[in-house]
Amino acid sequence: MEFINVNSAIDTRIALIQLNRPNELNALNLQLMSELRDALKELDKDDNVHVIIITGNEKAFAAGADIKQMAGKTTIDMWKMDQFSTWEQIRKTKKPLIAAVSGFALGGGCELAMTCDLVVASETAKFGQPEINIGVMPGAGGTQRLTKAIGKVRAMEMVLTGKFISAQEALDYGLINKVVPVELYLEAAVSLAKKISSMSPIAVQLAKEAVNRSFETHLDQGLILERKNFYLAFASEDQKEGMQAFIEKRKAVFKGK
Ligand code: DAK
Repeated sequence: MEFINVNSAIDTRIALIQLNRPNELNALNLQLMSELRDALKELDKDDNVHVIIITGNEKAFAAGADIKQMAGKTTIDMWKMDQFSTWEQIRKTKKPLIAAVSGFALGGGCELAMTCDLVVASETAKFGQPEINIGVMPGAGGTQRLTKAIGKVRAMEMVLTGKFISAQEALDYGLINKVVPVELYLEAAVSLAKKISSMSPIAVQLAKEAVNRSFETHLDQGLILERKNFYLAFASEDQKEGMQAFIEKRKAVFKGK
């Protein structure tokens, strides 16, 4: 597929999607979001891909939804655009998503990073939900995921005042996995992706689904899904190989079968 607002490349089981509207700080307009959804859908089906990294550029991961595109819209225009279904499809990606963030991750940009499963950031990264400054509020999970990740009072302050937090604060609050010097953020994301891509992709995807379920449901239902996915892993050749390799004291070779 040909994309304009995102670039996509695959290298040894790791796909890299780069948001590509640098002059607008990667503001997430409708076209970019549809392309991102389509790229993810394609990569999710590709057996050669085990892990997907989403990144921007040094100055911005994404500075939010495109304010210029939204400014004149009515409620009915917004409803007809049905952006939620695009975000929903992105959220349903089965393969692990790693956000490699440098610079601004604001509004929808912060929400996109939080939709990913792991977040690696450069020291220059800034996270925020500044929608309140433009008379609205987060609309793609910001009030929910941020609160679950960093707690009510911190989330409330960010959402009600539009305050940005630094990469170090985001790390201290448990919003992200790692902070590295700016020249290393992509490398650090790739290294995390490599580690995960060496595992059984079946077990990885089952585990991702189960961890995410803990955000979406009560403990009882989460445990039921975890149990089913645990049993399901025993239907894979990778489970036999992984356990046999342990017994034989050698490194497992996973085939995704
Ligand atoms: N939208 C459109 N253009 C943007 C933009 C944005 N969010 N952010 C930056 N730009 C554009 C600027 O207008 C400028 O364009 P020109 O003037 O050069 O044409 C260019 O990018 C460079 O920006 P600045 O000149 O402002 O750069 P600075 O370094 O001075 O400032 C900044 C950087 C990030 C502090 C500033 O650009 C800024 O405050 N940007 C807006 C941040 C923001 O408020 N973000 C939240 C947007 S609302 C939904 C899903 C998601 C959402 C809503 C609904 N559904 C599923 C329904 C999300 C909503 C949002 O994210």
